[in-house]
Amino acid sequence: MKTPIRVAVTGAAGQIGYSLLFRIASGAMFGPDQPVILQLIEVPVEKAMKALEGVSMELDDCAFPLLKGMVLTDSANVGFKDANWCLLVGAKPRGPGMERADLLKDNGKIFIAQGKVIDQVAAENARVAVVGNPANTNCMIVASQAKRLTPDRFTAMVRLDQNRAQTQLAKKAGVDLTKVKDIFIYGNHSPSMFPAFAHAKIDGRPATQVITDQAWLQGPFCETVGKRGAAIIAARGASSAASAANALVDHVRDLMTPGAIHSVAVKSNGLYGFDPEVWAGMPVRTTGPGHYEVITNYKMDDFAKQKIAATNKELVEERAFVADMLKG
Ligand code: NAX
Repeated sequence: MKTPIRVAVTGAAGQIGYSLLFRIASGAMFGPDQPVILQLIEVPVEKAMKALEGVSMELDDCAFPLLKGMVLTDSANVGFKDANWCLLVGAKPRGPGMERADLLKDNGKIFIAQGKVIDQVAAENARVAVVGNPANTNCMIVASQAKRLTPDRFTAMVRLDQNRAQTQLAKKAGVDLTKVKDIFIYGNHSPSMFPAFAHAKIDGRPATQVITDQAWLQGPFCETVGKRGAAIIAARGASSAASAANALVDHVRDLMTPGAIHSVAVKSNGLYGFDPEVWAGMPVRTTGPGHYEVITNYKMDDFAKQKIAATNKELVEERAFVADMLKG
């Protein structure tokens, strides 16, 4: 029997948590022979902790053979202790009339505190994946607090956007979605993101040869992917949850699977023209469990360069909003 992986999850009693935890415990994230211990972190509010207790009761009731233990806590020190993976799902939602800058600052405080604790108490091989919005900038903030863990350990999720883009291309081309490959997301997890359709392949051919409607690719396709989150809210009356949880399963599983090629928001280090200090979506190849390299050989045409410049500008602005916090 393998040693259990300790998986810390913040926002564990939230919508995404409710779809996520059962998938992790079933083996979907780390494989069918990898036991897990779930370390579930919520805010110190009675309602949230009570809801978390209910979720843990349901997890018990699933009798998952791989689930070897659960920790329920409102303390980051307890929750992140010895964690091999820290999944940062919890975040403060944007309230009515709240400015983007306020949201960034409020979440900044949370992620600065969590970053400090993770660096101190998580496992030596700890990896961090950020889902809570604004995910890229929150990830940058958490990483800014690390003295022990290197920046490559911190990733933010753009996989939901990749999965959305893959399905949209398949529908337009009238093919099964497994025929669509190499569609990667560049930049911010926000409507400014860029799904780089020119590099995608459909049934082994360039997507632009299969879908010759360039206006659709540059317009409705990019917009549909970028604004899909808002469309789900309009239709469902609540934000994406099961699909976000599923994307996080894909994100982590592919980061643990050597050879996997997928979109991840990582410290850009200036690649693809991004500001070196921002976390931007880009294609990566997993080189070993938890290790990856950015795939750097994609050439960008003028349209792609303009889209990347726009999403980079937004990331730089977000960084400027929280710059004071990073210094501390
Ligand atoms: P919910 O509001 O249902 O749940 C969030 C949970 O986090 C709540 O239970 C809350 O008590 C908890 N929480 C807040 N601050 C916390 C803290 N400091 N420590 C521990 N727990 C904390 O939101 P949900 O729908 O689950 O979404 C969670 C986050 O994911 C949001 O920020 C959301 O915007 C973001 N999303 C990110 C996506 C992505 O692709 N990167 C897509 C889906 C989603 O919109």
